[in-house]
Amino acid sequence: MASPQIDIYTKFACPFCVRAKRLLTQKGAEFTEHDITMGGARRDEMLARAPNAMTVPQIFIGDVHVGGSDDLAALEAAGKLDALLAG
Ligand SMILES: N[C@@H](CCC(=O)N[C@@H](CS)C(=O)NCC(=O)O)C(=O)O
Repeated sequence: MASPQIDIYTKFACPFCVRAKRLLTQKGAEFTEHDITMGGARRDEMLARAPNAMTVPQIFIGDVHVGGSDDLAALEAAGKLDALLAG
């Protein structure tokens, strides 16, 4: 099965964003980063996908809204991240 599209919305100088990207990279997952530091259409897109998002990063694996860096780390700690990344 093809790997799901992974989108991560980030801002400049965001340590939680760095942490989340590091974990995805450690897992060998390819992802698309959308820097919304300056707002714009990608920020609107993020809010359309996650209307209650108050922080960055916001991470989407396929159609699943994971949430932020802590949520991603919690999935890994629970042993559920690999299956999600596998699609
Ligand atoms: N629990 C969240 C915390 C994320 C967080 O606090 N992100 C900061 C930037 S590193 C943030 O978005 N602050 C508000 C803002 O920049 O508008 C997570 O794990 O992703």
